[in-house]
Amino acid sequence: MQPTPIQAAAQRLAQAQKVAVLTGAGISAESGVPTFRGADGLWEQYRPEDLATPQAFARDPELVWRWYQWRRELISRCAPNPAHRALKDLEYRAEAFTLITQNVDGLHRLAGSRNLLEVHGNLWMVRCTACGALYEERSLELSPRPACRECGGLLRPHVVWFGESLDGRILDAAWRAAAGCQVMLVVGTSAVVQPAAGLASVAKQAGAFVIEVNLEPTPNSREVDLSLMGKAGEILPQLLA
Ligand code: BV8
Repeated sequence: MQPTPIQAAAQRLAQAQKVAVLTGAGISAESGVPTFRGADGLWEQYRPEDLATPQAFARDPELVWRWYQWRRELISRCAPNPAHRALKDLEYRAEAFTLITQNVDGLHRLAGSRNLLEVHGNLWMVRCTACGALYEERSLELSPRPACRECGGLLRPHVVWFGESLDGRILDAAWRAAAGCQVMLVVGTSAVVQPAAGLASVAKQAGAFVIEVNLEPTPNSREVDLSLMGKAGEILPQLLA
């Protein structure tokens, strides 16, 4: 009897010693965190150019900070879902496991994932634009121009905006994990944002078996070995069964 696609994917993961995972906003959708480009996507209400760029922040830091405070407040009420928890469990099964996330919501860390690369940063971390101080700041009562606790300079969210380069060390670690894995799982990303989306091709070209989990096809779909259509919160637990 032919294994179903989900059974085939589960077998591949069970046999793999080296696993890399790339996640996007879709893995947090079932936790109640709006995605970026879906029907109720975050961006639908705003233009990315208006908010997630250094130019926007320079032009109107209060507008950008109000948007981030709205997201922080929303995300503070969201919990990891079965997809986040399945990846935490998968980490303990694989010999070498790296979770690469584009998400800035912190839900993978909350779910207990350890070997985690947050390639676009984390919105619970703030960075001083004057002295560079970097620290966790979970207050939901920040002023629209929050001041650095060290020097009083203007803080910004410690996230990577469009037109900003990713942290070279983090990107290098992500690239090495993708190039060195036997199986890559790509979950809940529209695969339009580079360089993160390109990590699936890095894995494929290095010989990995690539499995995609999404509600719909993406630019990665024609290149992956298995495309599992459905909700991450329903599919991922089945991949560990
Ligand atoms: C860079 C942090 C070098 C902030 C984010 C012109 C000028 C400048 C740059 C560019 C340019 N043209 C292209 C670029 C490169 C640009 C880019 O890729 N642009 C795209 C839009 C074309 N990239 C950059 O700028 C990057 N830096 O290249 O540096 C450089 C330097 C100078 C000049 C040029 C280049 C930096 C990119 C990082 C941007 N920061 N976030 C914040 O979040 O506040 S990106 C943002 O999009 C999030 O991080 C998000 O994760 C990411 C990707 O989106 P997805 O995660 O995929 O989410 P999305 O909503 O799109 O999709 C959700 C998916 O889930 C869907 O497929 C849906 O079907 C699925 N889904 C939904 N529900 C479920 C589900 N799947 C399963 N189960 C479900 N339940």
